[in-house]
Amino acid sequence: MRRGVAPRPGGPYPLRRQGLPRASLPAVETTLVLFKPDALHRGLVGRILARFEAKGLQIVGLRLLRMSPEMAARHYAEHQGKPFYEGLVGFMTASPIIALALRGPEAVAVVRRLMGATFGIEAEAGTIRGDFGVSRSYNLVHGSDSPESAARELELFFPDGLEDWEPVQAAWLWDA
Ligand code: RTP
Ligand code: MG
Repeated sequence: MRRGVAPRPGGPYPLRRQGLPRASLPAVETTLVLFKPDALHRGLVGRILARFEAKGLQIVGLRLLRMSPEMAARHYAEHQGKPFYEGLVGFMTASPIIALALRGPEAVAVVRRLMGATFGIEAEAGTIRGDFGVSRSYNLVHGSDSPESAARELELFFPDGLEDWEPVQAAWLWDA
C-alpha cells in the first residue's frame, strides 16, 4: 500500500495488518434510536449512549431536534387509533429528543435487546428500560423493530443521509 492511501473501507488490509485471521468484516445493519424527552430531562443521555457504544455499535448519525406533530404522526402511524396514541404524540413532541443512527452486526435486534421490554416496570434488570425506569409510556428510548422499519425511520430522521466511516476497532469487534 502506498503511503497516504487510506485502507479500503471494509477491505482486507486492516484485518491482515493486525494479524487477524479473518479477511473481511461482516455485513452490518443500521437502526434508528430515539432518546425520548424523559431521557434528556432526567440527564440520562450520556449513560444510555455509553451502553450502545460499549456494546460495539457505531454512531453514523446524531441529531438534537424537536419532533413536530406531523413527524410524530408519520413515525407512529402504526399506533394511530390506539388508546395511548394521543398521549404518546404529546409526550414525544413536548420537548427535544435525540435521534441516533447506530450501525453494527444485527443492529436492529441488538438494540432492542439492550432496550428491554416496552414498559420499564416489566423490563428485565440489565436492560436500559429495566435499569432506569418504572413508567409505561416514559420509557426513555425508541428502537426500530425491524430492518424495514429502520429504513423508513432513518429516512424520516436523516433525510440527508448518514456518515460512512470505518471505526478503528471494527476489526476486533465485528467478526465475519
Ligand atoms: P418504541 O416503538 O418506542 O421503541 O417502543 P416499543 O416498540 O417497545 O413499543 P410500541 O408498542 O411500539 O409502543 C410505542 C410507544 O408507545 C408508548 N406506549 N404506551 N401506556 C401504554 O399503554 C403504552 N403503550 C405504548 C411507549 O412509549 C412505547 O414505547
Ligand atoms: Mg415500537
